[in-house]
Amino acid sequence: EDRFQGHDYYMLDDLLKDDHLLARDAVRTWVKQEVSPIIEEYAERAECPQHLYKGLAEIGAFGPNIPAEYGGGGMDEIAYGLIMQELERGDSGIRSMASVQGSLVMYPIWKYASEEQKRKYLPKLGSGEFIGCFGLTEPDHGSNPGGMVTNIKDDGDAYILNGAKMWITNSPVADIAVVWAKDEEGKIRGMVVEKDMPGFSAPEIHGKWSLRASITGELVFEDVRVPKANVFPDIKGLRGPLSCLSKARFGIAWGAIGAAMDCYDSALRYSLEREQFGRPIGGFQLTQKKLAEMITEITKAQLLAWRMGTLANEGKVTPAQISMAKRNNVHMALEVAREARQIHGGMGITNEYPVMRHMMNLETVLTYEGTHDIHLLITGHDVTGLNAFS
Ligand code: TGC
Ligand code: FAD
Repeated sequence: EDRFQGHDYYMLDDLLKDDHLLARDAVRTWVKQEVSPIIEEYAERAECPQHLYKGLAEIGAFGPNIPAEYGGGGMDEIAYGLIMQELERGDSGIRSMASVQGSLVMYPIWKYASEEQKRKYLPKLGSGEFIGCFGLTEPDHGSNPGGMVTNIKDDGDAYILNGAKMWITNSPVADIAVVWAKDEEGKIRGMVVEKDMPGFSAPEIHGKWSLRASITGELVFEDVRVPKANVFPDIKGLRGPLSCLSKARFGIAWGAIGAAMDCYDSALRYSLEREQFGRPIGGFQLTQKKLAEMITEITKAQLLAWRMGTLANEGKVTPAQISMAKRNNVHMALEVAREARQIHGGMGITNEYPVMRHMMNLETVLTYEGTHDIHLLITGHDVTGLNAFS
């Protein structure tokens, strides 16, 4: 059975260049060979398939839009988006592994670190020799990262870092962490913390019913001495971490389409095979309503993502436009997953089909990288000029 069919109702492929199609199809093939056969088992065991990090590096999933001389793929934003779409067609947790490494670890180092630090870390991150994580969220500061209490104090040639981060993708297996903390003036600074630095630990968070194949943990800093060379020299304030989030949210807006397509694909096939009352359930109007609305919403999301990608390539996309696409496309995918689950009847709750796993994953995707409601408020702020956050 070939689950990995593309769905392209509006012939979007005509808008893509050859290298986009090549990149997408290579990742599609890799996901089919390496992810699909194992993902249900890993998700069931709540285990991260760590052997996939190397493969993700080989297919160019780490920093596809970062220049090749710094360990990235040297491709454009649409290629990056399509790669995330194909990964999330496999599993949101696999896409997470790549989003964090590329957009939340390689991107800030490429954008904000010294040349020496770039040369030190980026090639190893691009090749998967090093795994990275991104520490912004704290136990008491999620939607409002500006309230963070993790802090650094000047101590000669180093800073002393104290505090804790929560819900950090990849943290228990990471070699380095990009960490955001307040300096003595209360300004948010970014830095690279290495796993062997004394006083640093990254315990795993257990008990997730979502993103079960992705590893999540805390970051705990007890008087960690971080050399000043590891601190990003010029970027201060929330703009630093938020600029990384814009890159990752862009990828998630594309990724969610992949999860939705996989659910739709499964539901469409099932509706043609499954018979009740002597005919395929796909012949009932209520099933057709579900399928028709799914493909309509997927198509709208594809057009939104494509236009966002074009604007990003032209350097014109705004953070608020990215928020709109992240919010719309993730919500769309979750609704598609719920409808697809119904079409599968009782079978829909099992791991014979990918639908329930996608649905559970998408509950996290709706919340991380800015919750559904935070992105709505970002749009509200953008169109009114009035800030409703606080
Ligand atoms: P506000 O006053 O609006 O902004 C502060 C400064 O930041 C600038 N800015 C941005 N810059 C670049 N990109 C963006 N998206 C930006 N958004 C804002 C802004 O211009 C300003 O710059 P400056 O120079 O004037 O200082 O800040 P605020 O405190 O009012 O907060 C705004 C709010 C609520 C939207 C923001 O805090 C927010 O987005 N909250 C959500 C937090 C969030 O998304 N956390 C995600 C954590 S990482 C994660 O979930 C990884 S999951 C990884 C995976 O597995 O895939
Ligand atoms: P809260 O901020 O407490 O929000 C709770 C509810 O209140 C939400 O519905 C929210 O929308 C609502 N709310 C909050 N403020 C307002 C407001 N002003 N107006 C209206 N409603 C509001 N973070 C990282 O830094 N790095 C990572 O790698 C990372 N990976 C993650 C992986 C997983 C599996 C998960 C679940 C989370 C991850 N996160 C990560 C954290 C994620 O970004 C946060 O969970 C998210 O930003 C929300 O924060 P919170 O959970 O503290 O919820």
